[in-house]
Amino acid sequence: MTTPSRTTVGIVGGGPAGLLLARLLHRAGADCVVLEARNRSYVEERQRAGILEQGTVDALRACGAAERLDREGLVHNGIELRWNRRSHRVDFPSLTGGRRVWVYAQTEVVKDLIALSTADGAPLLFDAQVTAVTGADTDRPVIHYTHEGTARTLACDYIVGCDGFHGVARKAIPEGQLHTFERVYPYSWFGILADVPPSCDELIYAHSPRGFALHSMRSPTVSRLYLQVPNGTDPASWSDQEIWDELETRFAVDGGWKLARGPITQRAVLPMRSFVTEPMRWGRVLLAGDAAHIVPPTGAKGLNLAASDVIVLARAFAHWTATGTTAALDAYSNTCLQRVWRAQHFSSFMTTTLHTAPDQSPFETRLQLAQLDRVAASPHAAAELAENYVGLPVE
Ligand code: RFL
Ligand code: PHB
Repeated sequence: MTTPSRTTVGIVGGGPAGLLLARLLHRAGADCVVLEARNRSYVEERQRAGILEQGTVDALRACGAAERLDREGLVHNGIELRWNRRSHRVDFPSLTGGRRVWVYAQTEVVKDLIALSTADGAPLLFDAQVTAVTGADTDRPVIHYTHEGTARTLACDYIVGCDGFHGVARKAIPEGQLHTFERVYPYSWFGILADVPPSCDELIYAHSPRGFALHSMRSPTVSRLYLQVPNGTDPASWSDQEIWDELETRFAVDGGWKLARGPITQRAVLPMRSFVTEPMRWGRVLLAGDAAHIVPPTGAKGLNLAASDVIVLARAFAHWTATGTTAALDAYSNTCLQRVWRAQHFSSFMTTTLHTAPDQSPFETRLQLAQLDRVAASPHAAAELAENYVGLPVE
């Protein structure tokens, strides 16, 4: 592929945020280029999120990227909560006016968007490591990057940083103007993929005296499970048998329920943090997705927040193209931050209600159990959880 030196919207990062933004802009006739540091197979295989909100699915459908999702995605109408050896199902459609979620892995969303981009989409360069973004406060900001060993530049009207938490685009915002908010959690998730049919039809979020556990899935034959573990845990230090035994103990309920075991094909330990950057725009540089905010995965919000950012952004660019005014681009940061803080609150609520902190007192444990009892007893409390889980409509 020839390397362009000029574009309207330069996109740093080809994860879900960058790829979906490029697809939305390309469909609207806007000129854009995506620069991705890694190679294609690395980006396509990176194990991450599994849950898509209705708004994310609607956006993928609207830009022609949901053909396989509609065939292979699993529609989920609820989740199960477990605590004190009992369980309670939260039914989404009846509590949210018909909304639901889809189980369809982030890896598959990324593969679908890359395939579309390669077939007829905006230019997407792999192995293109962005080293700096300059000129945010000028009319012609520039992306500096290295591609196949050669240093290059891409001059843009606007630059969107979709380069994740460790990216470089955020550095384009002057230090004195950037405000960050952060919480690091005193536990991590030990995630496994296993070649075994899921032992449940819907996801199970379990509070237990030994810590949190989550049963998710990738397909009718592949299970995805997580265990709360201490920070710094070495994933190689657990045998397969220890992992399955611990999962079984944490999911245990009265009345009997069997966890099916199978070969573990992948394992990784993931630290958890909440993080927000304000503002999400400085001059002609805008941030989207994990570049601007991180949530702990307990609420399944990260990928969906990345999607809602770029949906808002694509509309703002369309408004700019149609009218020549920057009002919607100017409002981008405030519009997104409202949703971001709502999702931060929910993700933090789910995390702190379901996990057991290393120094947690019996009093705090009783508060967690009282909260879970409340969700089971009150349709209002259950609706609050369900509305947040399925995602609020994108403005
Ligand atoms: P990404 O996916 O990190 O993509 C950023 C891309 O930018 C590239 N990059 C650069 N490219 C060029 N030059 C540079 N200097 C660059 N620096 C970085 C990177 O290579 C990469 O390709 O961010 P994006 O697009 O904002 O997407 C965010 C999501 O990936 C993330 O929020 C979710 O995975 C979070 N998450 C979940 N979200 C959900 O909505 N539902 C879930 O069920 C869910 N489960 C999860 C999760 C995240 C997890 N982990 C691993 C933290 C489960 C887990 C275990
Ligand atoms: C996943 O399937 O990876 C998953 C599902 C729900 C979450 C987090 C991760 O809350």
